[in-house]
Amino acid sequence: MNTQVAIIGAGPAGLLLSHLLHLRGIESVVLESRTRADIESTIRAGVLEQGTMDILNEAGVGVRMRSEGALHHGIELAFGGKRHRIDLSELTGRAITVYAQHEVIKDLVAVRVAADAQLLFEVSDVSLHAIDSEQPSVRFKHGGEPQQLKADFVIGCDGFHGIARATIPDISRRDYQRIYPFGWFGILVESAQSSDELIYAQHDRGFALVSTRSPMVQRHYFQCDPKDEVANWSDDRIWSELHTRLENRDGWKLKEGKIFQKNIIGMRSFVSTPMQHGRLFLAGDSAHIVPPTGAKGMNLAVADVRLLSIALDEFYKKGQQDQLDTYTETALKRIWRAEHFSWWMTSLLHRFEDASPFQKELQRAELEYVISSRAASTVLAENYVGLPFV
Ligand code: RFL
Ligand code: PHB
Repeated sequence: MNTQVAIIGAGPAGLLLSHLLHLRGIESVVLESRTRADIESTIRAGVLEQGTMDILNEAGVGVRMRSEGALHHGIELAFGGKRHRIDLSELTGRAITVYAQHEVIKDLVAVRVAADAQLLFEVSDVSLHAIDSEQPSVRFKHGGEPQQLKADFVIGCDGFHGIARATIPDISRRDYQRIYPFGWFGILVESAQSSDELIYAQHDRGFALVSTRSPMVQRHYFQCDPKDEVANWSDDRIWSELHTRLENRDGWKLKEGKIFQKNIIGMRSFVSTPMQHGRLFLAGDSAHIVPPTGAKGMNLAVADVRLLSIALDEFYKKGQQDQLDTYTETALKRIWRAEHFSWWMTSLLHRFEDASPFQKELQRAELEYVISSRAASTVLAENYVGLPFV
């Protein structure tokens, strides 16, 4: 099998890249280890930056997002017994949309399938070869049969646990990492919305977040021990923890409902550089991870593949590879900004077991500043809605 661009992974990065390349007349094959049903139902991100919405709209895959997603013009920060609104639109002229990642995945799979794309599910034993040469290849098994795919480029969109990053020799790679001493307990609930906007709460017992998926399905999180187990958390215990962390003196109440999914996720910041080795390029979680507090992970994946689609277009149309050569440098500017923002939001809102009384006062002073200074609110708002693309 031959193609122009071999893409490993059908997450938001891989699927969107394949679609953007198709719109520019560039052929690709996407190899995914899981089933279509699995990728279309895995619960992950919810917040799309304005720039992400623009890209999906321009690429013709924004129809359901526009009708079923919810446009949010603000978020709330809750601490010290009160809620404080950050007016994203007033401060930045931009907004965010809450639309589940697996719905974006469904929209992208549908548009690729409609274009008769080569999108192979349930592949196994994927390995990359000759990435230093002008004709790299990918070996894998599909339906039990060994296959080889030759391409001009291989793009690793295979997430944090994929194989692409590990193909770059250790000696050429530098990884930066911070693992946080807490995780998030996430639930999906059948209930009406408790709040029109997302609530990020800082509390002595730990962080909590009120988010949503649709008018009748809500998504909430609370900070927990990353080694804790879902089985330790009865529904009653979960609600009691969420009520304590979220409800304050203004009489607002979190609505309860049937909890139909529970999971615990770890939190890490991670960047691997460079994002290119020969004809292999990395995009999305395969190259970087942020803690979810800033809601940046999927948005960064989208920003990476936007750059790659432009650079590959320049290569095929003009025979120039300047933008491919500067991909790492250009992408990393946005990535490190988002890394900083995600780390800062995490530090601002979580309980750190080893925090001294001095550090706790600093955290409180920072929160007060963020809600009382227009300049500080704007810093949060412009990062949250997403900085413009360069
Ligand atoms: P993905 O989504 O992990 O997709 C990688 C795909 O590659 C496949 N794969 C392989 N395929 C073939 N061969 C192999 N050897 C393979 N190894 C792996 C996998 O099966 C998978 O289908 O990476 P991608 O495309 O880079 O997308 C990244 C995003 O998924 C991620 O950053 C976001 O989900 C992060 N995130 C959020 N991002 C936002 O922008 N806004 C949010 O509100 C937000 N909230 C979140 C989040 C992530 C969360 N979790 C669960 C970590 C909330 C949570 C709870
Ligand atoms: C979500 O709805 O899953 C969500 C929202 C905001 C975040 C992280 C996750 O910061």
